[in-house]
Amino acid sequence: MKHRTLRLLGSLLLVATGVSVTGAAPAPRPTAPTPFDHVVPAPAHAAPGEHPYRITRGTQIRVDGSREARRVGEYLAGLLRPSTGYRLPVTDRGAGGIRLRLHQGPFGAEGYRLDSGPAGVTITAAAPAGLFHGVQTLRQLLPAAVEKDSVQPGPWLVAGGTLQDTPRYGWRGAMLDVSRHFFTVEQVKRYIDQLALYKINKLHLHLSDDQGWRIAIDSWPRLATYGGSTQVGGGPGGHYTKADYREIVRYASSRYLEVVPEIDMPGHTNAALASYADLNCDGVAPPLYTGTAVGFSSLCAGKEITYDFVDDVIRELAALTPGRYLHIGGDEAHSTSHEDYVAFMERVQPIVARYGKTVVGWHQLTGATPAEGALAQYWGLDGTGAQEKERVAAAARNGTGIVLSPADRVYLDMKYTADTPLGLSWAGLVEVRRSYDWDPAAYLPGAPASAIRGVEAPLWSETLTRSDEIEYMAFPRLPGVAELGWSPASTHDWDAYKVRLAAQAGRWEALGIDFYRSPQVPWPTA
Ligand code: TNX
Repeated sequence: MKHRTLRLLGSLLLVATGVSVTGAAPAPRPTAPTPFDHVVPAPAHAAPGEHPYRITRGTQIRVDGSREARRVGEYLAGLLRPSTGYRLPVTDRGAGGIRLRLHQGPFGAEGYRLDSGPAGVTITAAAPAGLFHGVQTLRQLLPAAVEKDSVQPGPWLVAGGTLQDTPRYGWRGAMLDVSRHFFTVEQVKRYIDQLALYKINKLHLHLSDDQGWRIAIDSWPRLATYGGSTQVGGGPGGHYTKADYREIVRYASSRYLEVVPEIDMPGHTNAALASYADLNCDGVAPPLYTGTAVGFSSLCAGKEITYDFVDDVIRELAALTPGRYLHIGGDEAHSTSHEDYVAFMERVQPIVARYGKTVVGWHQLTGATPAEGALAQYWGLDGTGAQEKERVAAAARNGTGIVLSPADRVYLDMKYTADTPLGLSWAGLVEVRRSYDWDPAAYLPGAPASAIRGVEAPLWSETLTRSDEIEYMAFPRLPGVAELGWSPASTHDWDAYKVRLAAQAGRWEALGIDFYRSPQVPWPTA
């Protein structure tokens, strides 16, 4: 009942504020604060109060003594200063204002509480990630114009009340394929910022494939210099130096995302095979590849040098990666016999463990024996055969964790409609409702709910070269996947969600994020 009133109030306020997304006429300034039920992902509990807080010229951002809280405070100040034009000093003194407080409580590793009223806004969390996610909520409670990089008129009201919020799943991922087309560090950072706004906490980087090897490995230098020298369509490609990669990891961690690097093996390895003839069973290096076929390449499972290679690559990559996970691919190994595939995975998984990391693999890994503690990333379709689904479910019953990336739901490279100018359609057309409207807990028959670790939205880049193209495919589907990962199942409701989603449009415009104006979503009009 409360929820419905809140929702109705939200819609009325949206109409009243007359948010313009056409850019035609200047919108009237919002006079009422953004209601709690416009936040994406939907918060777990929302109790609206009577009176808002107003950010003014005199507002301070108050942090406790910890370095992490200060860091989140500086991040918040960096978001708010350009558009408000206020100084917003970050300080550990005074009273009122915006307070970020680390304090033991029932928040978990990523949750927070946000209390807002005329005297101030307080975000409380047990860990810095919770403060950061609370800041993303605060950001969404402010008018879209707060995202602009020039001074805007305000007023800067934050609705009054209390939100208590913890995520449903610990794995809320996004994958970017930097192999089929290479993306620069700056482009990856831009995507990271967009992911952070929706509380995504894993950035899975698909660093190698047939068309390009994108990470410098000192012991096998030709992987990057030669194997990374082209891409789909034959462009110049590129690769990350170790310093580049460290910078991505650092930036991601400043937004509380953990980088999960992937080296796809034993298939999807033409770039490596082209760089070192010895890695091929016949000792002959194939040419570099710039097409988009899959399933034609394989490391040589029977050669000892293959495992020296894998050991070196994993050792160097693990040393660069502070996160817990290392993704070893394992999909579409159509040129590897089943026997070789199983033997390869038997040898490679312990190497990952030896360098202190946990194995993640595409769900074909369940066709071998997943290592203890491994995660399998499921990328089948609604229509995938019962036998294949059961194999994954059986692994889940055996302790393998599952990350759900059903291709006909959350593959961000699938076209929305037949007319979408970018993307592929092998898994079908995926409109916004389809990508949102499913339940991760119920998705895989026979898999225990406790095995489902979360969701991830992969973005394959066969057809994508620019940031605006990444954005057009990710928005507006990505926020829906983020909500599936974060929000309690009880909040799941397409009719409410689509209104919440529509309310994000002004923010995307202010941020310069290109997006698909799906006819399924009631976008605001001038
Ligand atoms: C399947 S999904 C692939 C990728 C392609 C993608 C295109 C998966 C694990 N493999 O190699 O890029 O489809 O949508």
